[in-house]
Formats: sequence, structure tokens, C-alpha cells
Amino acid sequence: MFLTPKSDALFEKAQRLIPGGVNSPVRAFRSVGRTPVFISRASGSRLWDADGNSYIDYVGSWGPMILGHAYPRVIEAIRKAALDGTSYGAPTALEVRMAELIATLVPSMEMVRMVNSGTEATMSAVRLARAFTGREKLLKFEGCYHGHGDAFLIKAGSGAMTMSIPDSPGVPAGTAAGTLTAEFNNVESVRSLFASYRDKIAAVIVEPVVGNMGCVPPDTGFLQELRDLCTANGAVLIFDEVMTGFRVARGGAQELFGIQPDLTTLGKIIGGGLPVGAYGGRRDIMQLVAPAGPMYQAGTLSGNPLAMAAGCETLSILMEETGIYARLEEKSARLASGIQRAIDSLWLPLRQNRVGSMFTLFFCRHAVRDYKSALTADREKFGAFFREMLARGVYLAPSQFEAAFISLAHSDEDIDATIEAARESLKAVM
Ligand code: KE4
Repeated sequence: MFLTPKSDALFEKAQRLIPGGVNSPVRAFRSVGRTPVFISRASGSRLWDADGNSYIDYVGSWGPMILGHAYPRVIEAIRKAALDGTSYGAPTALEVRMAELIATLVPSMEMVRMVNSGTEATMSAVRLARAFTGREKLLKFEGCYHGHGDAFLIKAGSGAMTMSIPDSPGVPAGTAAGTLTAEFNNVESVRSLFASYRDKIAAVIVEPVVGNMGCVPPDTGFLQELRDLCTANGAVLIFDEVMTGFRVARGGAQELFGIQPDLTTLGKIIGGGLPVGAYGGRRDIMQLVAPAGPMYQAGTLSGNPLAMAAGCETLSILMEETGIYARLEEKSARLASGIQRAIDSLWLPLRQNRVGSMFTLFFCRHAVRDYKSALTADREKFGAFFREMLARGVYLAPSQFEAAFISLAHSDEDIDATIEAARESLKAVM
């Protein structure tokens, strides 16, 4: 019997003090029909909850933990940095090192500014694109999530989609009017918006591989079409690689698909689990950012030494160790083919989408390639599957509209145990 009395008591208390008992909505497990487990520690591929239950973790803090939890070199880097103090509010050599690593691994990012979250990165990148072009409209895609900035909470994905509040109250009508929405993988929907708003669109922002309506890859040629349309219309192309950066390839989705955006936003992996975001790109655009230029953006803890130490160590490992992405691909392919065998043996109407080590199992019989098709998934069935897997010691992303992640720490035994748990869980719910 899978019991979580300590988590339940903690959640009871948390709800009196924290909205919904959590500090980020999707953690509340609301769409998967049970209360959350409270995590007490993590190591490698595993989490332990307050009741001592252990789980094979496929959330990885929503992407950052590509090396696995508590990776020794990263922990040591944080420990050493902390002995020299935790924050100075002044420039440090570590920030220069981080900028060098990013520029080396993502060559389109000629200059970069560190911030403290993916939301800050995307908000700043859009303000910069508006400053650079003198235009106001932002074009985003239904089901894509770029953080909780006002301009993005229009048909947003991730937790907003999970909770069916893709258009949040509190966003001023004027702000919402500044955001145009197109359909992912439908270049005609983009072309027609450019035809209607040609010289008013400052930027197109896209998750080059969507993680936030569940994992949805771009159709062949779609990203190139976006690149061409932005170039032809003088709009800034922003790749939101907060999730895909250093995840789907060492150089992110822009390396994988060979597309050069004008600006890129990063987060998650570049912090090694500490709060970090970044935006960067073409030098002629980035030179507008204060104090080099007039576009204002600032942050007390931007470039925090502990976060830089964790991030630099993580990126250094990803850069130094050969074969990391091949090993990640082997692990991911092993898991996907094992789950596919379970699906096929049970004749189930399920779909898997995967790009590298990010994936989603959709509870629907048709291909999921955009917001509309993602919405056809059976959330009840996904919730039941999630609960069955959790009880079998497998911690999936608690929403049908999220991506799950594999780390270097996931062993063959972890993966084979996950496949067996999936087979039993699918039998139990379908
Ligand atoms: P943060 O502000 O949460 O650091 O980053 C926002 C963000 C921006 N862009 C993309 C592509 C993202 O995936 C995110 C955040 N991702 C979600 C998971 N889908 C964070 C999890 C959460 O909201 O708790």
C-alpha cells in the first residue's frame, strides 16, 4: 500500500500559508487527481519523499537536472563558492566564464545577459525586440509557455494549459491585445498574421521544440519558415530555449535543426538547479541593453556567484565529456522503445512524442502536433496512469501537458523498471 501521511500533513499545513500549498501551480498535482508528495532529498536519478518513499525521477526539476541530482562536481562547486560568500551585487570572473561558455556552446549568442528565471529572460528579450524594432506586437504560439509575464499568458501552455486558464485574469486588455497567437506547425497561420500586421510585429517567440503542451516537435521546415518570415518582415526571431537549451543537443534546438535565431532565452540547465535565466543573441541587438544602451533591465541577484558556479560546472561537464548526448539518446531510445512495446502488446491508443531526452506519452490515438490535437488527450486517463506509476515508484511530470526528462544518471535498471511499471500501470488504467 502506497502511503504518504507526512506529505499529506505537510500539504494540509502548506495550503493555509501558501496559495494552493505550492510555490508553482503545476506542483500541486491538481490535474492528476491526488495531493502532491513532498520531496526531502534527491540523488542521481532518484527522489525520496517525506515518508521515505523513493521514486525514479523523470521531472528532474522540470529540466535542469540533466546530469542527475546532487552531481558531486556541481555540489562541490557550490560548496566552494559559498565559502567565499553568497552574493556581492558586483561583477565577478564567474559571470565572464558563464558568458564565454554560452557564447561557445550557442554561437548565435554573441552577447548574453544573466537573469534569475526563464520568465525574466523572455520578458527581457521581448522588451529588447520591441526596443530594437520600434514595433509593439508579439507573435506567440498557442500552447507554448514562456513564463508568467503578462504578454505570454495568452493561450499559454504548461501549468496554464493544465489548469485550463491559458488566459489569466489580471492581464490588462491592452497588454493582451499586443500579443498575437498563431498555431504551432501551421506556417500559414503565421504568414497571415504578418500579412495583417506586417510592420507592427516586433518579434516571433517560439519553443523550437515545444515542451509545454507536452513534447511536440516542429514539422520539417517549420522553423526555417519562421526564420524566413522574420527576416523578410524585419521581425526578431526569439528561440525560447529555456527547456531545450543544452537538453536536445549541446547547442540546443538551434544546433539540432540548424536555424539561427536573432535572440535566444535560456534557463534551467544553465543554473545546474539554482535560479538562473539568460537572454542573448546578435551583438547589434544586445548593445541596446542598459547600461550599453537605453533598454532597461536589471536584477539584484543576476549572475549570483553560487548560481554561476553551479551553472559553469554543469556546462563545463556537458562540454568536456564526449559522448554525453549519445548516452542520453541511448537511454531515451531504450525507454521509448520499451514503452512502445508495452503499448503495442496491449493494443492501446496512445502516442509518444520524443526529442532526445525530453518526451511525453499522450493518451490519445491521433498524432499530437499542435495545441488543438494536444487538447484531445484524455486527461483523466493520464491522471490515473500518473497515480499508478507513482505508486510503483516512478515520478512523472504531473500533467499531460508537460515534458518528462531523462538524465545521465538513469541506469538501464531504472529504465527497465520504468518500462515494467508502465506496462502494469497501462493494464490497470486502460
Ligand atoms: P521559469 O520562469 O519557470 O524559470 O521559466 C519559464 C519558462 C520559459 N520558457 C519555457 C520554454 C519554459 O518551459 C519555462 C518554464 N517551464 C515550466 C515547466 N513546463 C516550469 C515549471 C513550473 O512552472 O513550475
